[in-house]
Amino acid sequence: MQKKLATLLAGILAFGSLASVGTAAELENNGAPSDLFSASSILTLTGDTFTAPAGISSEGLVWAYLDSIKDKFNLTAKDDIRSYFRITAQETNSETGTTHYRLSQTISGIPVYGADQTLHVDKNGTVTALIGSVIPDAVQKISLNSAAAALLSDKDAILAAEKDAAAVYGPLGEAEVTPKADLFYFLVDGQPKLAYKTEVNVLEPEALRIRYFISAEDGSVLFKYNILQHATGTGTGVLGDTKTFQTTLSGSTYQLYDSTRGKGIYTYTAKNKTSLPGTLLTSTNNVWTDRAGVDAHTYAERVYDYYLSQFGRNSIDGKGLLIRSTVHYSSSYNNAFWNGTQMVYGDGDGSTFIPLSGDLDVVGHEITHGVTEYTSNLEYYGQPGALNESFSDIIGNSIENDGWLIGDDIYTPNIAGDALRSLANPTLYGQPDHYSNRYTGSSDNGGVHTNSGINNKAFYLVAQGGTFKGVTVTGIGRAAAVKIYYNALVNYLSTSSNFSAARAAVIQSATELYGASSAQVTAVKNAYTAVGVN
Ligand code: L5Q
Ligand code: ZN
Ligand code: CA
Repeated sequence: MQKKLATLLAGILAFGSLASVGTAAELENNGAPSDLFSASSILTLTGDTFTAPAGISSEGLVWAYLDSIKDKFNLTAKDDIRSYFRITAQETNSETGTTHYRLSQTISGIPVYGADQTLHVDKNGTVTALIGSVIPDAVQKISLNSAAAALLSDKDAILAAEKDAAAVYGPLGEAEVTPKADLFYFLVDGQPKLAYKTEVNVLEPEALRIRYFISAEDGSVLFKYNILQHATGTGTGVLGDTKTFQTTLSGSTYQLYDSTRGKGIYTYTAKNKTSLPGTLLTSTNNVWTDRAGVDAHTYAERVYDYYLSQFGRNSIDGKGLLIRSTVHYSSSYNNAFWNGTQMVYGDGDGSTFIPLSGDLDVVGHEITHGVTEYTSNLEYYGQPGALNESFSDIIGNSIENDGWLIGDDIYTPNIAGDALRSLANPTLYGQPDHYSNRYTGSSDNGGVHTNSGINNKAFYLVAQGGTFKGVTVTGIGRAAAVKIYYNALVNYLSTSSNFSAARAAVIQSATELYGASSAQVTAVKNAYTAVGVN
């Protein structure tokens, strides 16, 4: 049946019905057709006034007008204009008295997708304009006479769309909007195919809102496209600052989802519970008041941009890996972490910490744990664990690029000037700054947050320079230093690397980037010697 219809249509179209429609002065062909509406013509009839015969109803006027311009659709006296159009809406402006109608072109009562028009009747009952798209009369006429029957049910169409999306993106989570499927004639290469329009709208495995046109004859995907829209959100951060960031409009709801970076940056709330990832944050007006969410999202974007611009790295895995963060984890939770798949931030108890996503260096620290896992994969225990922590501090601190402290913006809100750690002077916060003073117990995974001070101090000396324990280091600047350390992290270190291996790795990295006899290599050697690592 499909084949027969197609053959018939091709034959009629060869006579050039499009051109005949286009010859009417006010009716012009769409010269640059979109893919979707490739065979429809843009119809604009203005100044061609038509006044109601006396005593006619308002809808009657619409039909009488369309009947009077039948020739523009190449219809003849015997064709009933009401078989070709449907009035879908009407509204009268109480100030101007103009009634605005919405019409849809139909084939056997089934609307043609995109073939919609508006028709306007002024307060005097005069038709002032007809504006919209129509498909070629011949296509319409033939289709009317040999309309295909839908072989597929709407439920089958929904299943076909879900199956297609799952094949591309993986198993789909629960639908955000109860799926429905509406029957249309959808133009494929200018020919109307009976199709269901439906939508896959889920948040898992990622935010998707895909419009599908599913063939009502065989269930195949005729056309599909993403209908999520980019937007710029405005919000208040943890410290009360106003900032902008990328969000996504899905239907009438904005999501804290940035689709412009890699495979996306998504920010969720755990609502002070502990199940992850929790709920994607949303807003009705794109003005965001969840301060922890605003900062987790904005700073994840900043960290993504830093890695891409400074190191040419596309996200955590170098291949655009989706970046997911969850804020309001647990209750009064005084920490933040990378759990192997996402970032998680507590709100703090309000005296030790305020929400931990409120500090760019902390967000950079957590995301760098992800980078480490995908590269050197430094074991999170003992010396490799301390190096893992240190590289997170070094890169997180360098992204913020404002002094040498870690966590200063979110730590102890009632005590000014302190921080979680200092790269310049680790001993201020209970960390060793020399290998001889390393912690050798088993607490904190063998002192990962303690012994990181040794490598942090070495980085500080490389970047800033200074004389430490009698060894003078000429600083090479933070930009060169962080470039060397990043290259060491992703290309030279491995799972069980200890401090001695780190010295070798950073020297080799500096040698690769600046040459064996460079000032940069000398700085690295002197810095590790100063902190007792040889
Ligand atoms: C730590 C990450 C950050 N957490 N966790 C002790 O336990 C200890 C320190 C940390 F978000 F606070 F920075 O650094
Ligand atoms: Zn850490
Ligand atoms: Ca900071």
